[in-house]
Amino acid sequence: MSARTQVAIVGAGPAGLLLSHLLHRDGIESVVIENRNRDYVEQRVRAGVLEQGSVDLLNESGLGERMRREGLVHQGIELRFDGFGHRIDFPSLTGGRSITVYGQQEVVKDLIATRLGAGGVVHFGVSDVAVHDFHTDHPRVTYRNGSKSIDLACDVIAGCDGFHGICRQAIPTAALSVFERVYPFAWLGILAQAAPTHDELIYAYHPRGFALYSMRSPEITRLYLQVSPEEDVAGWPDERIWGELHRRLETGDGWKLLEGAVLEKSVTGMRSFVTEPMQHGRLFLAGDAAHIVPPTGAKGMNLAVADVRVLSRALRSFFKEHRSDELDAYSATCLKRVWRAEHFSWWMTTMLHRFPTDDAFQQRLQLSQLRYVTSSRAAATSLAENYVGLPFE
Ligand code: RFL
Ligand code: PHB
Repeated sequence: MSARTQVAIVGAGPAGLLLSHLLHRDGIESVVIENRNRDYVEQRVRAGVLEQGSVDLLNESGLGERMRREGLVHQGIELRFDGFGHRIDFPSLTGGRSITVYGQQEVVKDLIATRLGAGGVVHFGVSDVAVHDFHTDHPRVTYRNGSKSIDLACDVIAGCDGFHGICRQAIPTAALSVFERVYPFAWLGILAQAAPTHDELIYAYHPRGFALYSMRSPEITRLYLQVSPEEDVAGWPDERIWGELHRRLETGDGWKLLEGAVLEKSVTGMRSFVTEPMQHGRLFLAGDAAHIVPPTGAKGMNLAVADVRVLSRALRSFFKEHRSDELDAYSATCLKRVWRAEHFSWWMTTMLHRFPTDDAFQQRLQLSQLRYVTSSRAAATSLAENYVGLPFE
């Protein structure tokens, strides 16, 4: 069966769905193709932190109603090391900016409801997705939807299919440069039915390894532990996880972590990855399809939002004003922000984790850096302005 649209979007994560929404607001048609089912996409637990600029974009484009009600606005984070907590205050360091804690799957649910409510086309559960002819002006995407084989003609393909997707892999390897770091540890993450007992996120540097205290709502805590990359969740019964979290997060100030039923448990590897350029002919990569950051800087979902902001504007000028200069500059425009986030995420990761190869010298350097960041206004400002997100260009 043949079909046609202006922009074929592969992947219904935050990047693909938001792109489809922004294009719709500009009167540009798109079809979103997703190989998982709707339920899976809506339940997938991932990122939790939205930069101020991401929040502003969601609000300005009419997606902020539930986020404004249920999102938790945070004015700072705490860095914990050497037995003490040190707060970084965002508004006073960044001219009033803050972050919002609102789960990625909530953003995705809001996006899906809004797209489908506006008559948008999102095909879930498709298979055999392939992209073709994107070096010409007549690209196509083929896929199977139930018993139907679809051949979707379009003007542009947006590859929003995440790190393991097919779009980046369809570009000839000789046309891409890849930059990569794989870290010698992973994060074991849990979602717990427990009321947060601290108002803000806690990033803890500890001799036993990094730990992160986060949350999703007044009833749900989100917690992470640095573990070895080969770790199997089967080796982490709940008691072991709680024991380790108590040790790494609690200091001598009497604060106690509240335990609760573990609702979800998973291990995520840590990597930095950038592909350049983020485009090839009429195929444009956005979000995790083009770059990955370790989660320590809370940047992944925010970069996906920033990419599609640039791409939607470039597509508006392409379709409405018949200009291709912004599309041609897409990769170069995005990569500036991408590399800033790559550096920040790498820096937070190396400052806060125990590396198996670290000696006492390296650990003294980490502690010195943590003391500096929490005692110098200049250093704290640098962390804060990156964490809340630098303004869009
Ligand atoms: P996604 O969300 O991976 O979506 C890609 C979609 O494409 C689909 N797909 C395909 N569809 C059709 N055909 C194919 N062949 C396909 N192959 C794949 C997939 O099913 C999926 O639905 O990428 P996107 O949209 O670029 O969004 C990126 C974010 O998901 C990611 O960067 C963040 O989750 C990263 N991240 C965090 N980011 C933040 O900004 N703040 C955080 O606090 C934060 N914490 C995290 C994180 C990621 C984590 N994990 C699990 C990787 C914490 C963790 C633990
Ligand atoms: C989360 O709440 O999932 C979260 C928060 C901050 C991070 C990473 C993940 O840096």
